[in-house]
Amino acid sequence: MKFDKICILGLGYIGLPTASMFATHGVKVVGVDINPSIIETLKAGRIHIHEPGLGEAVEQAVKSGNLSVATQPELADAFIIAVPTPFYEHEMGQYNGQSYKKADMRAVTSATEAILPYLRRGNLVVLESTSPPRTTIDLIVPILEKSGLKAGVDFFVAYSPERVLPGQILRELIENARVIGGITPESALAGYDLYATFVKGHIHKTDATTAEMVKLMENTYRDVNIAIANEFSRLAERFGVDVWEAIKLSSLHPRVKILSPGPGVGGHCISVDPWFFVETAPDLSKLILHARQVNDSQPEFVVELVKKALGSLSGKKIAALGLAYKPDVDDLRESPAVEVIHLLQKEGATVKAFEPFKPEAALPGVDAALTLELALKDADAILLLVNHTEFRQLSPEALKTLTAARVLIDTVNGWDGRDWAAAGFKLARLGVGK
Ligand code: SAJ
Repeated sequence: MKFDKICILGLGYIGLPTASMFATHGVKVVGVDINPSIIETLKAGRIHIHEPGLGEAVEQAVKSGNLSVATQPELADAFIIAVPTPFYEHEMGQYNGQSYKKADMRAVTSATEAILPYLRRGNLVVLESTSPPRTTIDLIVPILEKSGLKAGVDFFVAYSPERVLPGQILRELIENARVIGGITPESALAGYDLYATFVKGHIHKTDATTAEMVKLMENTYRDVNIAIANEFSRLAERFGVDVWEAIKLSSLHPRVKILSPGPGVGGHCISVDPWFFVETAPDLSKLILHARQVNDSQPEFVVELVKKALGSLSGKKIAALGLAYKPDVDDLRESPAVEVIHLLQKEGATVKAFEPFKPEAALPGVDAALTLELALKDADAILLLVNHTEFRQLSPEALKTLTAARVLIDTVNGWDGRDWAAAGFKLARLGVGK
């Protein structure tokens, strides 16, 4: 199948890079977002997210004359839905006395409804948003069939998960293997033809529900493995062991690769996707639920570590380094660093945070400083929450000139291996027992 023009609904971390890829590979793309300020920003030649190389990619796409942006879809050969699927903040599900989070599919539903007036015979509709199993068949198809056309007969429908790592999106979009799940083999084939426009990795065809499950399995696998690393950090503290050393040595085993403990699991993917299994099959997802609970409670473990280093937190001034959900990105969604700060404040501490990738970040209940110097001024202790390169590279001598604080708490193993004691600092590390 040939695609001359496509519409991409949702111009976020996935939709915008994907739109630029298609546009720079000769396809006319209409990027659609319901947020007028995103459209205005893009029209002015700027971008609203930080991702290495994305600014240049969008610029090239616009220059090619193939990328335009709008708040409404248009007639096209294919439609890609790449809108967020968060969970409901205040509405929990219950199963056997345990609470679980529920997917908020409203953005997917309204994006699909927005396509409806433009859907024509022969079109392809692809859902990319991470979704609970069976969403393509049970939610997308019934909406699209309100057009009077029959899915799989008059038009094609597929699910294709994005698997790119924030920070490396542009390279991974091209190079990663891709899975296309069709509601019929013809739909999978149409999806194959669409993504073959720019994907160099292998494109695997399967059915829609398998593709949905593949995506959830990947991120759930990672979440469960991070949970065990976090549990190891707690055990190591109990047994007087350095978890980082123990992980390094365990990972010498040819079949063992332990991930890193930290302040918790954030971002819009790994901390969210496992819930889609728990929500749809709570009776069968007990390990997955437990891993989520371990990772979600890791910020409390960090607060205990801070208390061990500082005693009572009442009236203590803490400089928190990093608000992003992981190193070297500006994304603050579901960030465990933010959760740690809220918990410290509940214990009576005054926290000044600094996020180098978004110094002007305005988050409810977070006092963010515009510079590192301002965050460190007057601090009693410094808490490293995100292993940004810029923080990792701080030397004891440099830090000494910026602050009178001499207590450091490292939750991400960023400051190991330097002689902090010689410079007069006391360093406490997550997962390191005395
Ligand atoms: N984290 C740890 N320890 C680790 C690794 C990560 O605590 O050893 C934490 C990070 O600090 C962060 C969270 O986990 O808070 C998630 O970070 P991540 O780098 O593991 O993953 P994401 O959310 O940035 O991207 C993931 C990727 N999925 C997998 O690696 C299986 C990516 O390929 C997906 O495309 C993306 O989710 C997504 O969009 O689903």
